Amino acid sequence: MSCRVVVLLSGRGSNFQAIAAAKLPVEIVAVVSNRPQAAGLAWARERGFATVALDHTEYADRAAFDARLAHEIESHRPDLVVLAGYMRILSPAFIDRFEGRLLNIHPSLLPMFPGLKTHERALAEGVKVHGCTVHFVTADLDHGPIVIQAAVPVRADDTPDTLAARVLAQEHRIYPQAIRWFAEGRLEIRHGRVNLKGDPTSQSVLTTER
Ligand code: NHR
Ligand code: GAR
Repeated sequence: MSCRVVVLLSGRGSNFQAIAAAKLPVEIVAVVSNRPQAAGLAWARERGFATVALDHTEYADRAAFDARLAHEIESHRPDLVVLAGYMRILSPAFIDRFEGRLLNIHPSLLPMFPGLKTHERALAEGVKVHGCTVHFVTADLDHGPIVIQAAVPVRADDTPDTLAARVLAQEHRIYPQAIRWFAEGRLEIRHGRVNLKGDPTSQSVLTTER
């Protein structure tokens, strides 16, 4: 009985590609985008994944779009829903339906730099360490329980693009890892924190570029 995964994306889809390439014990049962022209959706379609395009601009408001989105996702009976560069804030009703089986990858070391333009903001603050975070999604934007993080150095000559590329390489490592742990039943949320079963010292949940 493998873990059924629905992927949500809005753009390029490189995280989805990394997940698809990782040979995880999961079945990607659908790839859904709020942007019909997303490159990630075309890539998925070409490779034979079931794809769904729901254009959010055609809905009256966020609640109406999210209700349709939730209905579509439920029809694929997922065990896990994965946000992979999904760029729309999800309404509380949506979160209620999927909480505990909804993961996101965010391009910063949360709780630093929630929201958008994280690499620009990291450079503007002069931080020397930056990175990415996989977390369970809650109604509190970018503040859900943290599963795994990866850190990278910030270099003096970095631009938002060079820094983003260094972080992205780590995203492609830690997102498949987090999904593997979920599929293996190793993630347990207690008091708003993630416990990785079988790793009492949390050795594997902070990783650094080497
Ligand atoms: N929804 C909830 N309820 N909670 C979270 O933690 C979520 C979420 C939806 C998406 C991803 C997140 C990120 O990793 C995510 C986490 C989009 C925005 C945003 O402001 C913010 C955070 C994230 C994703 N989106 C604009 C909006 O009005 C639209 C921006 C655009 O279309 O370019 O939805 O950073
Ligand atoms: C990734 O860096 C991801 O962390 C980020 O967008 C990029 C998507 O790339 N996500 C967010 O900023 C969520 N708001 P991809 O489409 O190539 O996976």
